[in-house]
Amino acid sequence: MKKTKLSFITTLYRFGIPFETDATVFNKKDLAFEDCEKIVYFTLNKKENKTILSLKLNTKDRVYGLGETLGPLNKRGKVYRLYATDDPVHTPEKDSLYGSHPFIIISNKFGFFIDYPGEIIFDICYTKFDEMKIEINSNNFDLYIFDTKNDIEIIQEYLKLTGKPYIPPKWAFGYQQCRWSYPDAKTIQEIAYTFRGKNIPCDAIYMDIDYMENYKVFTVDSNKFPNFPEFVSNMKKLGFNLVPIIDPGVKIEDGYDVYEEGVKNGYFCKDKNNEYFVATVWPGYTHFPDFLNPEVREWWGEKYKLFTDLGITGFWNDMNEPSIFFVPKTLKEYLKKVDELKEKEVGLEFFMIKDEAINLSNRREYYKSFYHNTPQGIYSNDELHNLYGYYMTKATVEGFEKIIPNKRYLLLSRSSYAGHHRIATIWMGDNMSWWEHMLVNIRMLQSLNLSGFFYTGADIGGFGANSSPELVVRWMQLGVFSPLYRNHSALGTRHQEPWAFDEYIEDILRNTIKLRYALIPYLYSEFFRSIDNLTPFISPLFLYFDDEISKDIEDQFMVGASIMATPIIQPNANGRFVHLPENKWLYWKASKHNSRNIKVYNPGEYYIEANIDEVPIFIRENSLIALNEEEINYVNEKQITDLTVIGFVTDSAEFIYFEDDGETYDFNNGRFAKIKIQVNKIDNGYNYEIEKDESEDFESSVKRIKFEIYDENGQKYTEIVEL
Ligand code: MIG
Repeated sequence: MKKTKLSFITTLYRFGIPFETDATVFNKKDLAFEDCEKIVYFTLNKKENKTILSLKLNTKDRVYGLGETLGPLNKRGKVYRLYATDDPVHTPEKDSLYGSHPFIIISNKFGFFIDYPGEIIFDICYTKFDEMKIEINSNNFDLYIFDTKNDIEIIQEYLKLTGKPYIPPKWAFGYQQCRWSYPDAKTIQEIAYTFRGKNIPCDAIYMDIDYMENYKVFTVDSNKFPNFPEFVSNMKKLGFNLVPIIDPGVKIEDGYDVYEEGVKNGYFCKDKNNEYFVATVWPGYTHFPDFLNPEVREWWGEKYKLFTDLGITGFWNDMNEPSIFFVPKTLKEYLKKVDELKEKEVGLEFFMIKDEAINLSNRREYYKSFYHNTPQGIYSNDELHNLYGYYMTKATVEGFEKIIPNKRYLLLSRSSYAGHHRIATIWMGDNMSWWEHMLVNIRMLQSLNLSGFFYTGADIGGFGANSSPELVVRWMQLGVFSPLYRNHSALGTRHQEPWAFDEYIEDILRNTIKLRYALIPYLYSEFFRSIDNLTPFISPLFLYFDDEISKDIEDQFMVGASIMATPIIQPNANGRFVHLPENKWLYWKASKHNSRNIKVYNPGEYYIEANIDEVPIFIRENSLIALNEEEINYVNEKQITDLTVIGFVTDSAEFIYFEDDGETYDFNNGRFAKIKIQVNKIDNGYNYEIEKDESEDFESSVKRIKFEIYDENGQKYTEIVEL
């Protein structure tokens, strides 16, 4: 074992000869290592092909991180197995989901990141109350220790190491409608017209697997889409972005170009006999592209041209754990067993064959049986298992750099590894329309943000199972604060578009979505500020407040620096208990984006009311939020000329409004505008200071700011300032 200091805070410990992942961005050449025997904080126990790190914790130590995992926000009390798995039933006892983000914060002590792409098992105070035990399935890996007691600094060091979070186009902050599936042009058009006809804003409609011809990736079924280019351009004219799904499994079929090119060039993963590995997914028998090979990525990345040439810039890469329904051999064995039971009276065997069918999917042995041909040598998928989704996404992004240079894209992947947040993002996979999963959504939003995924979200309304109208309303209200605001539901489940229930619910959902659109100036500005500062956009309270209660809270969170969300996640509730830390808060019970129902609260514990049609929003003392109150159908419909600034100011408050073209990276070259807005309390009212910071070739479109400032008594002061 050897170590080297990378910064004042960060030390890298290297075990053996690790596979070099893409997780970190610093220059790894010429590192000057020194040999070492011990690691700070940890006890080390090396076994054959396994390493165990353990660490004693105090009763009150809090443990955060691990990105996309189930369980509490404070990760104590559970086992987490980082081994990408397609499991659509996220019940509390499950230990694996789709991604691997082995980054941990021991609050007020230190942090660490284990850069190892195979299986890691974190037993966090589960087996023993005071011990964290980490089992790494290898003797070759990198361990980074961030030695600071400051939690924010730990996150910043992690992000300096792994890169700044990805920035989607501005339209991705709008509302997005998905379902498995809107299968054809006619259905999608109908959905689009319904949004516009019903005056419900929306920016994107997703295309799930049924748009393809027999689930063949990079095809569009011409029966379902007789004139795809015209259809796409009509959708664009209406202000809709289409977001097609892309699956990695390539159907084995003669004459199918993607298959033939892959076979001819040796682009697919092989088994130990040097034959192409066969897995069954949606299209039937498929091969998996070997994304760890740069040549394969180059080939794959350019395939997106089919869509980007038509102006499509949104995609979701699904099934890239990679998910395997079964392989031909295991299915045959299984069917043989079933066959043998044919003539028998079946009792107990029923349960065996039932479970066995489920266990045909995603077996570890499958992942051990195919290989990646990487520039660093040949590795089994099992050894690098958690990298497949990342490298599929890297293929996509490397393609985009060529085919849509300087264009921002919305790119969701289901599977991911540490560092993925730098090039794209993820959605949280197949949740259910369960009230319990709203809490899971909230916890994961925070955990993922701590791990660099600032822009992310769950399937709003829940994917599997049937939703109730109230559940969809409360989840859509929570979604107002979710960076990715996408309603999605599974095949065969109840529809959950805003109009899927009755008119009363439709009205509430219309108002809810409009509230989201009104908040976009605040959300977008704060998102950019979070990226500049490398601090989570969606943040647990403990990063902002020092009091003991805030540390225990997981169902309230900060959105940017000025809003605290306290979503209602209990059925039949007309309010909830909240903790209001440190300062006074302005409670805005928002039933509409342009109607205020305002009350001032002192710090403390309260039951606050919020009826089914009201979204609770808390504005922090001495802060401002900026809204666009003009109604729009989609983000880029009109330029924002009028801002409404709501403030709760007992002394002074500042907000920096950010504006750019919303679709390129030109902001990196100074093409953006910032408006610094400051409000100061004076003897009998307020004074307003506005400072514009524009570059020569980018001018802000804002012409007017309407202030609505509340003092400590909830007394309102208004003012209009022309720019
Ligand atoms: O095995 O494409 O997580 O969002 O709708 C299911 C169909 C495959 C899983 C994704 C889900 C998507 C679904 N996919």
